[in-house]
Amino acid sequence: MAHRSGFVNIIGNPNVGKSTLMNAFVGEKLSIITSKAQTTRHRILGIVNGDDFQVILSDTPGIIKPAYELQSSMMDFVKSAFEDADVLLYMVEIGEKALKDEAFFKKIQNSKIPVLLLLNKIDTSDQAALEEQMQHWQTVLPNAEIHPISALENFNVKEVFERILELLPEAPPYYPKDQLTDKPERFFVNETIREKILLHYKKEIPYSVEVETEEFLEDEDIIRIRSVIMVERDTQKGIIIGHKGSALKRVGVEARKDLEKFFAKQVHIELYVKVNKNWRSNSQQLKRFGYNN
Ligand SMILES: Nc1nc2c(ncn2[C@@H]2O[C@H](COP(=O)(O)OP(=O)(O)OP(=O)(O)O)[C@@H](O)[C@H]2O)c(=O)[nH]1
Ligand SMILES: [Mg+2]
Repeated sequence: MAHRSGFVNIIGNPNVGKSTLMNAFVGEKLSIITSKAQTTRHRILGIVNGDDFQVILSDTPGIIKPAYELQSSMMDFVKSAFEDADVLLYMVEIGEKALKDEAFFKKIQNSKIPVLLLLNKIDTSDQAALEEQMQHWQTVLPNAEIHPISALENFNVKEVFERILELLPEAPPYYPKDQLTDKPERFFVNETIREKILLHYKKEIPYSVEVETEEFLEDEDIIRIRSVIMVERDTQKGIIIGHKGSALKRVGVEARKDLEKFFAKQVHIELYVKVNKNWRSNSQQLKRFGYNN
């Protein structure tokens, strides 16, 4: 059989389940997942390899109208995902009616490449609502093929993957067959810490945080990590640390547990907090954190 390979890019509103689906396809927790919008800030590749295929998935940030420079960079990642896709996976969730950006929606309507509309979270729906939703999407997006799924419960995920394989062009692999992602180890450390911050802090705090891993030293039986949590303002620093350091400690303990699973090795993490004034609007800083395309 001929070898098939290509880019399969997942786009959609925030919080619809894009990262959950990518992880389900790859079978690894490459992308962090929380119930908060704007969890994903980067374009993250997840590569699924078989003897006669290589599917290069892209998880992307949820589509929003950008209010500051970090968010503009996030939308640049989404734009790039339109440019190189061989198949577009446009994910919506039950109950949703429109994309948060009209221009992106037009791009999907006018897409020359195959679009699979993935209607996610059907585990939360009944048959009548599901049918109504399918009708709606068939009307507004007649060029798309609709697949109801539950990324969380792995319902219909395998069938969608089989369909993707049929749609992929014949091509040699783009990446070595043992490669799982395009991101380095430190990226997953940063993201795991950021996930704990999204889970445990309220309001603006998670959106004002960036994590940078300064040290990643791997020995035979332990990985020693030192990471800095950057906030935008002095008051946020105290909140992150918490009473006698208890809040920061919890972040460290939970991140360590996840990373020990991810790297299958003992992990030691040292965390500290630093103020990096208005980093979200500073192109120099954004570049340093990998937000430029
Ligand atoms: N009930 C249900 N919840 C789901 C499903 N898929 C994802 N979720 C939940 O929806 C929330 C958002 O999931 P994510 O995968 O982080 O969503 P996302 O689209 O990547 O979000 P952003 O990165 O913020 O754009 C999490 O709480 C998930 O557990 C599903 O099929 N059913
Ligand atoms: Mg995500």
